[in-house]
Amino acid sequence: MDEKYYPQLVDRLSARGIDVEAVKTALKNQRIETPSWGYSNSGTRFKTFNYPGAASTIHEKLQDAGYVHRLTGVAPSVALHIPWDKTDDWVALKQYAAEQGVSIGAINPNLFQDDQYKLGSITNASSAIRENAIGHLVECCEIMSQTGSDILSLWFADGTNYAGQDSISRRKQNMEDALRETYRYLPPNSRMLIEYKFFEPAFYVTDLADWGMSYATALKLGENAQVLVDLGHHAPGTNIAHIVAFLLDERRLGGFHFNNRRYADDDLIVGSVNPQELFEIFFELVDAGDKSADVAYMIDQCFNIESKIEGMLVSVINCQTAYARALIVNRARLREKQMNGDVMGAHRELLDAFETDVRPLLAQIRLELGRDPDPLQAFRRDDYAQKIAEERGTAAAGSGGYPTS
Ligand code: PSV
Ligand code: MN
Repeated sequence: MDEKYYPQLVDRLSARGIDVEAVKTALKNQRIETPSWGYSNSGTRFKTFNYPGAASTIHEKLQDAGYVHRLTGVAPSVALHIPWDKTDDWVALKQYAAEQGVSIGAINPNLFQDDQYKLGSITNASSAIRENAIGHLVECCEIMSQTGSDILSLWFADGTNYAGQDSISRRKQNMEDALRETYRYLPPNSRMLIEYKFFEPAFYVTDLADWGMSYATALKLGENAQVLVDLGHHAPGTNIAHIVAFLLDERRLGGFHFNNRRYADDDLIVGSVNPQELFEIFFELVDAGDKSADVAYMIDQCFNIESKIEGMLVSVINCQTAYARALIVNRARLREKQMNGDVMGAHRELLDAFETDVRPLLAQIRLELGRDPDPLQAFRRDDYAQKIAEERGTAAAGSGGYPTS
């Protein structure tokens, strides 16, 4: 239905001085990476619900990711979590992914589910445990080489719960030493992205608590170390667009983990809680021009009560919507108003774009990409959900919030 209103929208945008063809090209080239773990059963610490047809093997996760890409046309890569997605033959897995129409994206080491890491992984007081953790990071660099991945995506659950529990500065130095060692193993032309989180699972100190700590660490390592911004990892009220603009200007914004938070690290669908925040972030990305060229756009979400594929489709669509709105800001006029100190005039320029219904534009680019104009309706019409439910059944999920496979 949306495509019907496309000519009217083109007229409105053209009258506002927007080059609609350039906007369409940018939208067609948008890329959003989906996470393997978003296709499998997940939950909270209270309960993991088993969803009919939810993927439990990496092959099933890649099938689902391939399907999401077939419907959207903009999600051609999949992030893996190791060891959840571990296999004996990475070359065969890469080939299998290609057969599903996707490639292997970021490799995420897991240093938070092993008993030995109770008091930390690469920051642990024990050098033997630190070495085991570094061994896993190096193993992940090798997996990158075999799968063609160019991103090592790092998040550490390391931290302390009580004042005095451990030396904060010694932990910081251990972290730097371990990352310096890991950096040497990065495959050529690849990057290490360093994620931060201000709380959870540690509550007194998280060893990398905010973007400043990730940034300072990245600066020490080299230009292939950059910061990863997970939208769910900030204190309430934090202006994430500001962080994004600052890191972009420093050329140290490596990528995103998209999701939305209301109370904590809720992992809700990106754009479902605060679409204006997502728009402001995309505006900074567009405004940064070349400086945002290498930014990796990755979803980091688990769908606990909704259909995993629908959740993923809505997430991708919300990212498209925010990007489309950011692209239709008249930046020349905005700059003029900024230079004239026209506070409300400049603000209105942004709001005009944010308040525009871009659905006809997105429907049109999907048609031009040979896709259905409405991926969600296409999914609901299709028998894919029924097929995977029949073929895969309902896989038993483990307890706890994270996938067990
Ligand atoms: C931690 O909360 C995190 O954001 C990290 O990126 C992990 O890899 C991911 O969630 C696991 O779902
Ligand atoms: Mn994350």
